[in-house]
Amino acid sequence: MTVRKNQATLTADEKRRFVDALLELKRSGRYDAFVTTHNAFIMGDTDDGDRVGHRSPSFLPWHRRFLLEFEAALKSVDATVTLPYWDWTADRTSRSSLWAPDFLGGTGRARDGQVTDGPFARSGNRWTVTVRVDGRDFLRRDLGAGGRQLPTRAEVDSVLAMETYDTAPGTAPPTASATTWRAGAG
Ligand SMILES: [Cu+2]
Repeated sequence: MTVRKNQATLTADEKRRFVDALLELKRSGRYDAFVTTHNAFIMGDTDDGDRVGHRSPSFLPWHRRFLLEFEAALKSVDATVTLPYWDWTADRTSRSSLWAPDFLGGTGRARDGQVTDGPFARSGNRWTVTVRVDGRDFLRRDLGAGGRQLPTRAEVDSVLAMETYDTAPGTAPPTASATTWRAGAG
């Protein structure tokens, strides 16, 4: 059975195996196929038409399935790997172990956002961005950009306390629930 672990409690060996499996998916092109699929749904989910993956009540089930398929891909490389979770309500600074050089690496440098440490830094030559390139083929990050904060524990609890998940006709906008989902599903 798959046990999804908190990234904060992964051992050094678990992190290494996760990173190695991810790098292998990237090397073989399978990671980029996931990116392409995700992009297609972002661009297909329009303001006026159907919304399948994003900004609708199907956001959660769509992404759950997507992540299960991604986890299966990781497992096909290394059967011991599972997809960890990040509890950002408890562990929400850029000093989190998530952003350490032995895991995802840190935020990007000021000049161009380029991530310069960790396994996905350009210097390692193992994470060339090839889908939706804009002339920059390196991984970029700007943690905390714009001063926006991740949802707090209280905000998560208030969403989980909502009794109505969806209203007819389901994924078609605009409904009250679609408005709610817009905030969390950008
Ligand atoms: Cu998405």
